[in-house]
Amino acid sequence: MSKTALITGIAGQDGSYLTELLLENGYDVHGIDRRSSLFNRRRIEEARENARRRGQVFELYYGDMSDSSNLYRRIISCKPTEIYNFASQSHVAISFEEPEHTTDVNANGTLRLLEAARHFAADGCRFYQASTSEMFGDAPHSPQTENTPFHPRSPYGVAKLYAYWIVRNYREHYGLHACNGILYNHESPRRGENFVTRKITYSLARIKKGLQDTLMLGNLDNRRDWGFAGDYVRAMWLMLNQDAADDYVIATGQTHTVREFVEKACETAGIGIAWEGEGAGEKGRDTRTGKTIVEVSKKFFRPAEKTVLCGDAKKAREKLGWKPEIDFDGLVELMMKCDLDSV
Ligand code: NAP
Ligand code: F7E
Repeated sequence: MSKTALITGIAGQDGSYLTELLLENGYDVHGIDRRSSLFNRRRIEEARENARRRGQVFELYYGDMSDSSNLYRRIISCKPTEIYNFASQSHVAISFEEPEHTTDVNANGTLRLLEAARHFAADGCRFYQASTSEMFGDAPHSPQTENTPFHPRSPYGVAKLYAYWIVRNYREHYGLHACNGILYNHESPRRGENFVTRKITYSLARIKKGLQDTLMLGNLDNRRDWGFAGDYVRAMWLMLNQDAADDYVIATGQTHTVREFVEKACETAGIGIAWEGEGAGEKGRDTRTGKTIVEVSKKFFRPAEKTVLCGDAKKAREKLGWKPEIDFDGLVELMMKCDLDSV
């Protein structure tokens, strides 16, 4: 039987990598993308062109997670065998500015999609939910596993926790093959420019080319478990290809600070950086020109994080045979080089 995937949030970072993986594996791909005043499908343009040349099915539709009838129509028309739910207001800091919107899209949107899938998807349709390490928040220990208690600390994390539980309920109550991938931060040259990794590589490329003076950042000593998005979409696909649905932590198990990310990106770009001062007064100077290229701004500070979010992906390694291929240094180099080439 031919496999048909429906991806919400297809034009985002993960949507674009998963689209490529599924097309390479012979899937028909259908994607939901919300309307914006400017065209924003650049991450999937190449995949679309390749699919067209190979004569593969790759269809895009406008739709929004707040619009149930749209989700129903899409599922009725394309009868997916796999659904990947990526659409989300995905910025943690912005979720404090837009808590109600974030909840409607990330929590209620997931419920709307599950209901549409339950009634109208192909028999045996499988469902992937983009869950997140942000559900752990103030976790009681580190690293976290699938059994670590949740304690989200943002409207984003709380909304995603509702989605996690409603997905589990549809699995346990209706027998839907539905999985939660509890993913830690994953990045790539396609990452949005207001997440810290891409903000750093994009700004340093612009600074290097004389197009920008300084990069403003928040807490330099915050740590994240950063992996490569291309590796992480492979884990999602593996989850939906298991006989039994389950939930999995996907992570590298290693953390680095924002400061280390800046230092590695500078090294790749051939910029020498020296730190001076501390807290909000800290600055990074270009050792060659003496100019300040990094400044700390209260605007980007977040409340101190008590527990380091670091994932233990033992279950995914053992049950899915998954492991990341690109490490921290490889990831920073990839992102920095792409931005140097494209800026
Ligand atoms: P992303 O680049 O922000 O992509 C999210 C996509 O959802 C975008 O295409 C966005 O469209 C779309 N979207 C937003 N609101 C929508 C709405 N109301 N209706 C329909 N589409 C909407 O995020 P990502 O990095 O690919 O992440 C994919 C998923 O994994 C998200 O659910 C995210 O929360 C989750 N996640 C990500 C990470 C990570 O580190 N990347 C970790 C754990 C979980 P616009 O471009 O128009 O905003
Ligand atoms: O922040 C610190 C900030 O916004 C990472 C999303 O994909 O991963 C992502 O959420 C860290 C935080 O990602 C700046 O305080 C310092 O400690 O890149 P971020 P995030 O909040 O971890 C999770 C797993 C998701 O699920 C989300 O969808 O970097 N930081 N200075 C900064 N962060 C930003 N954005 N900007 C700064 O200037």
